[in-house]
Amino acid sequence: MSSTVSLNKLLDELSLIEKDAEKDIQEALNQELLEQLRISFLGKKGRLSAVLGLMGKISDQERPVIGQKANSLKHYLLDLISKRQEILKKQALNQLLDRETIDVTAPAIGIPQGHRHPLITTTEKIIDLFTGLGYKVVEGPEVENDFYNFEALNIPENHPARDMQDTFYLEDNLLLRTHTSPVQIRFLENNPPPVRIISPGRVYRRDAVDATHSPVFHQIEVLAIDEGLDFSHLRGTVMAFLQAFFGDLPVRFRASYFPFTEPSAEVDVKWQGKWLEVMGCGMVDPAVLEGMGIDSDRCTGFAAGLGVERFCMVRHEIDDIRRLFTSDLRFLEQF
Ligand code: 2NL
Repeated sequence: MSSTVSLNKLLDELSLIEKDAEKDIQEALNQELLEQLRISFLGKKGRLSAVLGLMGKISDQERPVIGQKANSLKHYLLDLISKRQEILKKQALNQLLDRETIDVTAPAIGIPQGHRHPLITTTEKIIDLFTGLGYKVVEGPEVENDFYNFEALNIPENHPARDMQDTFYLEDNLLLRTHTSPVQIRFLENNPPPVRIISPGRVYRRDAVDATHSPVFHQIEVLAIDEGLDFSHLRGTVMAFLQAFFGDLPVRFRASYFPFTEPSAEVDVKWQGKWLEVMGCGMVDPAVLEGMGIDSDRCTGFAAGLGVERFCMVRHEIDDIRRLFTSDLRFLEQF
């Protein structure tokens, strides 16, 4: 085999490899690029292996010179690579730490929370005030019959409230209650006086929808029956309640008429310069008491009824009752 490769040419190639590798390794920007450099200089098909592959083509005396040089170059480059690797590792770690820094002062993302509807909170507030006065809460069916909704309350056959125009009638003499009084009538069937109850609930009337009317709304009725109750007790209870709810506003009682109370009154509060009607009330008509088997010579009663929507709208300065029923979150989130 003839020696076609000269020693100097291989030595030149080794120092070229050294120079190129030093420069490339120093400039390697990350660990992947550094690994590529290791493969291209020191790998099986790399530049150093190419030199070693030519060792067979030089003389026996020259071969150890190249062998030693190549070997020490290999260790030198491995050392350079591992030093560069340490630097790149530290850089990568520092970049990661920078990226993953947690800003403990950043605002929390926040979990959206639901809350009670303003009609519910208003109802609860009213209930709290009356339970504080010793009243019990009673509830009953929304589907009623003629007797509990009208007859027992002394509402005559020809009264406009009984009209198809005013009441939602169902089949079989049933109807949607137009007030929560039937709940109190049912309670009186099973509970003799003394009675102090309030009945909150949904009621239905065939009203056209506008800013102040809805065919379904919420009522709270108050009923007290005992020996010796008179109008002063009614007035004192209503005043105490209105003062607790609205604060010190002017209140006036206006004579009025309901089939189930005598005398009857409507109650106004003065709010932002205007008299607003907020509830109706009266002494329970003796005919209603007698109808329930209560001796009206021994016991008297007073009653009152109010619309929760009206109280809610005054309290929160809401201009349109429909806002309370349309579930617009932009509206509801204010409360
Ligand atoms: C109103 C007026 C009122 C009553 C409701 C009542 C109940 C029984 C007996 C007698 Cl069991 N009366 N309730 C009395 C007067 C007025 O409501 O304007 N409601 C929104």
